[in-house]
Amino acid sequence: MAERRQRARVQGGWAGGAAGKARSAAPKAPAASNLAPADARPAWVRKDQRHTQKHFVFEKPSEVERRVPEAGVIDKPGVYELSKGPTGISRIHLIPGFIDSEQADWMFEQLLQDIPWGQRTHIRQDVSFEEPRLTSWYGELPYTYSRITMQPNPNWHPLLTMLKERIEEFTGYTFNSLLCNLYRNEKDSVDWHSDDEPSLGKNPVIASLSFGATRTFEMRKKPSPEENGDYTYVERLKIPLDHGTLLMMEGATQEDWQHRVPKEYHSRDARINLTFRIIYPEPDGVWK
Ligand SMILES: O=C(O)CCC(=O)C(=O)O
Repeated sequence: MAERRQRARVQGGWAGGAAGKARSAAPKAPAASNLAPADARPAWVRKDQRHTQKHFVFEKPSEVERRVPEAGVIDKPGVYELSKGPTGISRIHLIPGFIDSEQADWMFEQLLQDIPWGQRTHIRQDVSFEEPRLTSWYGELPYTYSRITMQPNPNWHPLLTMLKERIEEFTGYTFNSLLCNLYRNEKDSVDWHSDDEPSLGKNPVIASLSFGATRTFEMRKKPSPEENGDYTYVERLKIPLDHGTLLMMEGATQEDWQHRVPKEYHSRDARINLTFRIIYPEPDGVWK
C-alpha cells in the first residue's frame, strides 16, 4: 500500500548532508587550553552565551513512497473472493483432500503411465525451445494456446472420465475438455499467464486437480492501466497445491489475475495437474 512519510531534518544539527558539510567548512573553534575563560561564570548565567540554533523543518515528501506488498498465502479450505471490480468478482475455491491420499496414490501412478504425454516446442525469433513440462489434451474440440494447437482427442481415459464426473457432481459444472500437465521435477514450470483464450468463453470456470509432489501455485493481480504493465506493486498470492487438492477458479479470475507454477530451488518429485475446462467452438471456425 502506498505510504506517505513525513521526514524531519535537523538543520545545523548533526554532520552528514548539506548541513554537516557547511559546518565542517566553518571557522574552527580555538583549541582547548587550561587557561580559565575571561568570564568564569557558568555558561547558564551568562547573557552573551549563544544557544545552539537547532530547529526542525518538516518537509513534504517529493513523491509517494510505495511498498511492494508481501504475498498472501492461501492454504486452508474455503471460498476466497480475491477481488471485485468492473469485470466482476474473482473467486477461487480450495478443496484440499478432494481425493483422499490413498486413492490419489494409485491414480497418480496410473495417470503417469497411461496419459500420452507430449512435448510441445515453441519457435520464437527462429529459436526453438521446449516447454518445461509435458502435456496432453482431451476433448472433442482442439485447443490453441501460446500459438500451438492441441488436436482433438475424444479418447478419454476411464480414470479421467471418473474424475471429471466426481468434479462435476461436486461443483455443478459440466466440463468437456481437459489439459493435463506433467511437471517431471523442480525444473519444470509454467510461466505467468491467464486461461483467457477466446475458446474458453467469458468468465471461464477451471477445475484444477493436483497429484504428486506439492508445488506452489502463484497468482498476481493484473495491474491497473495507470501502471503501464508494471507488476511491481500488484497483489500476490501463494497457494500450495498438494496430492489430491482441487482448486476451482471462477468469475473474473482469468480476466483480472494471472497464475504460474514457478521452478523450485530444491528437488521435487513429479507432479500431475489436470485442468478441466469448458471449450466453445470458435464463432468463425478459426482456431487462434
Ligand atoms: O499446474 C498447475 O497447477 C497450473 C496449470 C496451468 O496453469 C494451466 O494448465 O493453465
